[in-house]
This record gives sequence, structure tokens and C-alpha cells, in this order.
Amino acid sequence: MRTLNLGILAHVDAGKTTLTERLLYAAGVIDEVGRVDDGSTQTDTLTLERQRGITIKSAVVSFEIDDVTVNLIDTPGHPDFIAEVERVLGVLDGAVLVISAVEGVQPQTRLLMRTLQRLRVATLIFVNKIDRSGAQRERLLRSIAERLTPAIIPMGSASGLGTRSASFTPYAAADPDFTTALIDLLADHDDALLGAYVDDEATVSYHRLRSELAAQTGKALVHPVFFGSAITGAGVEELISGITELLPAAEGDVDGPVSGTVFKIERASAGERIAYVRMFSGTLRVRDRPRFGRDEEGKVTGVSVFERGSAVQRMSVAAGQIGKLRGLGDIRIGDAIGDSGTTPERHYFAPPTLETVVVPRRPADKGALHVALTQLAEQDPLIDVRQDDSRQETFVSFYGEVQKEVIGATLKYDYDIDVEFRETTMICVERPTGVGEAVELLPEARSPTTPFLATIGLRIAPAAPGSGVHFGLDVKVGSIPTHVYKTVEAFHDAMERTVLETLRQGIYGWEVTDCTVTMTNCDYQAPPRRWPGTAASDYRLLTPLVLMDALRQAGTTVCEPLHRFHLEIPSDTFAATVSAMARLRATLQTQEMRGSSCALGGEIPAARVHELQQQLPALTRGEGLVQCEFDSYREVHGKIPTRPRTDCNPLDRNEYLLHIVRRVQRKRRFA
Ligand SMILES: Nc1nc2c(ncn2[C@@H]2O[C@H](COP(=O)(O)OP(=O)(O)OP(=O)(O)O)[C@@H](O)[C@H]2O)c(=O)[nH]1
Ligand SMILES: [Mg+2]
Repeated sequence: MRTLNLGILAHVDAGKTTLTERLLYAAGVIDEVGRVDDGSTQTDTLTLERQRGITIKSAVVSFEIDDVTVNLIDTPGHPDFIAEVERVLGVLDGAVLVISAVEGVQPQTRLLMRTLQRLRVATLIFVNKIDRSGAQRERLLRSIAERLTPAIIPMGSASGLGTRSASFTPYAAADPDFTTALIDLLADHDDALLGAYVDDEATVSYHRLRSELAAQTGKALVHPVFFGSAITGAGVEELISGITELLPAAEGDVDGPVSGTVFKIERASAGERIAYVRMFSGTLRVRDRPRFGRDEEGKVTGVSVFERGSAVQRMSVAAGQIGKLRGLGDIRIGDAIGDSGTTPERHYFAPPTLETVVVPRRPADKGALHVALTQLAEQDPLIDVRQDDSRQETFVSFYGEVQKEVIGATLKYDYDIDVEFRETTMICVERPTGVGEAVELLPEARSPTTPFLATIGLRIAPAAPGSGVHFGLDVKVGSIPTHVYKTVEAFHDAMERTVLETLRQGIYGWEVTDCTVTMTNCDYQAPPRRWPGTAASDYRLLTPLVLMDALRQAGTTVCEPLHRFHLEIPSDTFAATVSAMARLRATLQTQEMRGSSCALGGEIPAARVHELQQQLPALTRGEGLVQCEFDSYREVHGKIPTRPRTDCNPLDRNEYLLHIVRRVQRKRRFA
């Protein structure tokens, strides 16, 4: 039996959940097709999903077709829940990208396709809703070729578009137009095929073309396009054949070293953490003690594996499969399981750009709120929960108003905590303006300047926008405290962790990014010269002081998140819309008159997106359409926004040292 881990991705409302139902029905897993609008589907199971008719969390179901077990992951399409999609991307063998035949290619579709291509995920395209009036075929194919990828091949014809009887008919083997189109497409990446075709057309069999199509689809070089309707079931059988024939099954050695990735965390009713893992290699059994995350270890107390619809209890989960693991208490989303070491955190989409303070309506709920938010952040690590120590406020970050409402509703329904959100603010970033360097030397025994037994020198320099933070060592191997860190790599990793942690709050309180940090000086003292000698904590505690000193010299520029907007409005509302946009600090970059309607494009600060969405109906008689997606960060001019710090400020040397001394004293008292 082969396994295929398949993601269904699309913009919001394209029909992913409905298609999932159809696939389960066609495979005989369910006897009745559930409806999103009735709240009766297999994958939208949360109360909120059923109430709102949108998917919020990714969900796994499975079905069997011939000799393939398909683990299907239904993902949310709303941009506010993009983090759910991000985590799933790394565990897929293939994907179906759904596009509505009426709404066509959306900005979110482009973002998803770009990412699938970057990750080389084999992807089929399913054009859904051909039964709805306004459904397109030719125009849509052109739009896919222009806006997503030219490497597509329609797999059949559609008739009766826009009616309940709309249907899809796959092209026959003998269809000469289809074979010519296939050769044209496939020969681009296959010289042998091109040569054979040029020599003698007749020698290229249809069978060879189909297997070459599967090979090139598997490598994400080409993308077969199917048409159908998840509501009527048209085209679904053909899509299933395409999934089993054209997408590559999972690979991996079941006897190899254990390696897997956690892409979802759920809490059982008793509060126990359940981790969804995709296994890439090896076999994980009940009672095994795998390593995960950063050097943690735990005992697996239960395993279930997806089979025919739901998860079934088993004694093990093997390479290629998706399993639910119990027992690994501290496991988090994104953790690697097994001996393959930690994999760096990968982000394919922009982080949340908004945040707000959450306040419980009943002051007594304060502690419970913190626990609840911490649990939510476990399931969604991008809901970054920050506690402001001085003002005792709790901040959460989020992508947009829908996600914020969902957080509020989840707190109410699942935790019985009524909350209020303060004003939404943007999450800015800081970029170093120039180069800064600082050193702290091992203190003299008689007149110590710091209580830390270490020499640290750090240099910080600006790097390209979007490049993140890079840390490197530029010190002699002999200067590294090998009595504390076993290897240079271990020292590098520990320093990098501390640097990243410190840069979470820059001079103005925002995360510092797009820079390189280099360790330029390092020294220590080991026993017997000095007792007990330099410890890991000396490096951990001194680094913030040195790094912030270097950062102060470099200076930073605060940058705010910008979204790219696409607006469609009636032409006669142009003037009113444009002046409203100016008030929202939007910059208009493109405008195109299309008869009675008008398309506008440009940039708008992330914090104003919601106001734009709210104002648009009144400005355009309810006819305006807007889509926004994160674009980039731009330098803030004028008043520089600051963010309250959540911890003691290493920029203030005395305050920092005092804080550390107090912390050490407190620890001793409790020890
Ligand atoms: N006419 C028609 N309606 C469809 C079809 N597929 C889905 N719908 C409807 O479109 C709406 C959205 O469908 P969903 O399946 O929830 O879409 P989704 O892509 O899962 O949406 P999110 O998960 O929220 O992004 C629902 O009202 C469905 O009934 C289709 O093929 N034809
Ligand atoms: Mg859905």
C-alpha cells in the first residue's frame, strides 16, 4: 500500500472543504455528503467553523483508492489563517490547488501557488464551481497561464457551464489535440521525448506521454488542470484518478533512523497534548522515547494512524504516514522528532503584522486568560503572546480582524473567559541603520565591571531586506569555552539562540531583523585558574548587554508593515474612494478603467486595512471589492512608534545589571 499526503489549498470559499467531502464520499468513507452551510462536514468540526462556515484549522482525513492511502489535509483559505497552511506545506507529497470557476485566480491563489512551486510540491489544479452561473473555462485557463504558471495542461473539456448539469469529460487517448498539447508541454523538459517526436511522431505512444506527465507533475514542472463541481460531484472521479495516477506517493525507509515533523497540536478533552506528526523515515512505536524539539525527550504513550476517514489506534507509525502521538508533553508545532537534529524554523509567509492588548472583562480571570492564551499559542505559535511586566498587560499578535474575533470567541466558548480587545496596532520591525560593535572583557578580579566571567565582542551590520538575522563566529577555536560547550557548533547554536532572543526587542521595542551579527571576541576562564570557571549563563547573560550596546551604535530604523491592495469599484465612485484612501495613508500606484468599473492597486499600512474594508461598502454602494496581502516593511517617517518592553532593558546598563543580580538573589532564596 502506498501513502500520499495530500494538501487541499485555495483562497477562501473556493470549495476545499466541500471537495474534501466529495472525495470521502466517492471513496466510500461517508454515505452522505456533508454541507459547509449546514455545519455537517467531516473537516470543519470546530463549533466556530460550523457557525461561520469557514475553515479555521487544518484537518486530516483519509481514504483509500486502489492501492493508495490518501491522507488529505483540508486547509483554511482565509488569509488570517495562513499560518495553518504554512505548517502543512512541509509535510505534503502533493497538493490540489482549488480555484473557483467564477471568482478565478485571486491574490491568495497566487501566493499559494508561488509557495508550492518554491517548495517543488507536485500540484494539480481543480477548477471548482463549474455549476455556478458565471463559470468560465477559456478565460480562466488564460488567467491561470498568465498569473500562476504557463506550464499547465487541461485534462478534459467542460460542458453545460453555469448549470446544475455542468460536466467534465476527460480527453480520450486518441484525441490528437490533447496528445499534441501534451507533447508541446512535456518536450520542454524532456529532450529525448522531443527527439523521438521529431524523428517519428508515431513512435511516441500515449502510454509514454502519460507516464512522462506523471513524472513531470511529480517534479512540479507541470500542472494538470481538472474541472468540476464539489457540490454536484462533476469531475470528482476524474480528479481522484488524477491524484492516484499523477501525484507521487510518500517515500522513506521504514527501517531508517526516526525522523518526522509535527504540523499540528490538539488538546484532548482531559487537556493532554496530541501531536500530529508526518514521518519521513523510520518507525515510531508506543513506549519509544524519541528526541524532539531542542533536546527534549519524552515517552510515546499512544499512537493512532489515519485510515479510511479517521485516526485508528495502532502500535506504531512509519515513514510516509501521518500519526497522532500522545505522551510527548512539551512538544510544539514545527518540532522535528527523531535523531535528525533540529531543523531550522522555516517561514514561507509573512508573520502577523497586527497586535492588540487583551483584557478579561472579569478581572479575576487574569490568570486563567494567560493560561488559555498560552495554550492557544501552542496550537498556533504565531499567536505570539507577550506579557508586559511593567504594565501587566497581555499582547497577542494576529493577521486580521477575523482571526482576532476567532481568538475572542475561542476564549469565550472553550475557556469561558469574556475578553475585550484594545485598539489594534501594527507590529513594526527595526533594521540596523549602520554597523555597530561592542566588547566586554573578562572582569578584573579586583574591580569587576560586570559580574560575568566572559569576554564577548559582537558586531551588528545591516543585511538585505527580508533576509532575517544571520549569526556567525569570527573567533579562534581556542577561545571557545570547551569545558562548557562540547563542540564549536554547540557554542554557535547557544550564542545564536541568545542573539535571536535579545533581538526580539530593539531600541524602540520592536523585533530587530535583516542584519548579520558576528562574534568578534571571545574568552573565558576555566578551572583550576579560576573556580568554578566560566559558565553557560555568563555568555547568556552578558550577550544582551554587549549586543544592545552594538545596536545602539549601529542605530535602527523603524519600519511599518505595508499591504498591497487590489480594489474594484464602480467608476463613478472613484473620486470618493481615492480621497478616502488618502486619509488611510494608502498610496495609489495603478489604476485601470474597465468600462463602468475601475481597478485600483497600491499600498496601504497594515493597520488601516480593516478600516478600508469597513468603509468600502458605503463608498461604493456595496459594490466595491477589496483584497489585501502583506507586501513589505517601509521606513516610518515622522513620529516613531515604540513598543513597551516585556523585560528589563539591556540598553540601560545599570538597570540590567541590577535586574540580573536581583534575579540571581531570588533564585538563591528559593533554591
Ligand atoms: N455552486 C457551488 N457552490 C460550491 C461548490 N463548492 C463549494 N461551494 C459553496 O461555496 C461555499 C464555500 O465552500 P467551502 O467548501 O466552505 O469552501 P472552502 O474553500 O473550504 O472555504 P474556507 O475553508 O473557509 O476557505 C459553500 O457555501 C459551498 O456550499 C461548487 O462546486 N458549486
Ligand atoms: Mg474550508
